[in-house]
Amino acid sequence: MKITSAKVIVTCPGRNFVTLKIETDEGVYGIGDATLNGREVAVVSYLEDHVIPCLIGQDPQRIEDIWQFLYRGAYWRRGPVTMRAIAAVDVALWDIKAKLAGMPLYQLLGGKSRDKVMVYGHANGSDIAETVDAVGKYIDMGYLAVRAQSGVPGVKDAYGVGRGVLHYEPADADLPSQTGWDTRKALNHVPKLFETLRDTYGFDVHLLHDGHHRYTPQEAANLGKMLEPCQLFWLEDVTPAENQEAFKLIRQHTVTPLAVGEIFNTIWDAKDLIQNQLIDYIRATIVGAGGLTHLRRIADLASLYQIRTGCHGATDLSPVTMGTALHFDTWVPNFGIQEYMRHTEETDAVFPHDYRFESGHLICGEKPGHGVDIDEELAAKYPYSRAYLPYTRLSDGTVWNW
Ligand code: GCO
Ligand code: MG
Repeated sequence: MKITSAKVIVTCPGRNFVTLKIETDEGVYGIGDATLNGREVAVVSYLEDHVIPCLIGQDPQRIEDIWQFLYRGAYWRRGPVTMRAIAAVDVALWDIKAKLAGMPLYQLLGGKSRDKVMVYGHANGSDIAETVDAVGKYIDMGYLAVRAQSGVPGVKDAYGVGRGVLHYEPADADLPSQTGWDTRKALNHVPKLFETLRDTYGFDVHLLHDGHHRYTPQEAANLGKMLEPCQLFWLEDVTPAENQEAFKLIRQHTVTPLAVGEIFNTIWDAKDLIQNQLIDYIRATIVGAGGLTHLRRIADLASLYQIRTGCHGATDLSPVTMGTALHFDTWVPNFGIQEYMRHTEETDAVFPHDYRFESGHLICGEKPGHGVDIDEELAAKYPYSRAYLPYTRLSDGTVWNW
């Protein structure tokens, strides 16, 4: 069997997505997501100029060998662009293999470990009252777990405060828009938000919060400690994770569960965090961390330390990633939770899929493959439109972690 052609489809149904389609001499094709929010075109070039020429003529069934070739053969290893390009190839090849086998992808991984996958949604508001109301809307929609982010008094455009209840898209401008941050104000505010949420909704609903890389390790430990009475499901990205050792300081001071990893792109980014049990959930994703082939390795290492998966699932990860992630989530023994920010109707129309939401869970489909396709004619109606993620500065003008 041979790969006869491959192409990159860029579409922008409200936000940019990059999709790789691999076709074979047996008429079976597979698709993979290669979207890197704010840097999409870099991955398009990496695929078109450096990867696709090497794929033509290869046996698409040799998923592992092609993964190793693309990783080791590049010489320049790791990084978000390289690993997203590898992920797109990997997922497209797993899609082909499952279609050839006539099975939904989770069967090839080892079958179901659960029938449905608990998800969490994003509730946000400009202040505590609005956020409490938004969390209530998610509970009414049947969610068992809700991430809560609210505006911080005195902070311009605080992270995570979107426009509307269901959809939040941070890539909002043709050039990076500037936002603000003030840690002291946030530390005074976030505990009040969660105290109010617990007073309003009790302790049955799982509550999550995203620190979005904003705190130093000491500040993160302080926040984790202040939030302990609110019993969060997790506190995410509470400090930048380049220095994995920083989490030792946080761990010493708080039992608030910690989640990290949405910006990780290989197992090496998480190795010390996992082996030293410095986190409770690993957030690495199918699209960000080299595809299914590599994410399985990360999940298996995590399972040795009773760390569970909590895959990132924001709107900048296409339905192709969501669909594939659901097959992974359905199989993976140490599953924790799946982030599920709903895509817009126009996005769902471009990417028809067979997964569905039911009572706080997602259920993956039974079609052979990962169950997601791309309507190329419709995709062509939404041309690429450059969009950057924001960046942030402190009140004294210092560039800070967005
Ligand atoms: C999350 C993420 C997102 C990111 C976005 C960047 O937890 O969902 O932090 O909000 O900011 O995915 O493209
Ligand atoms: Mg996050």
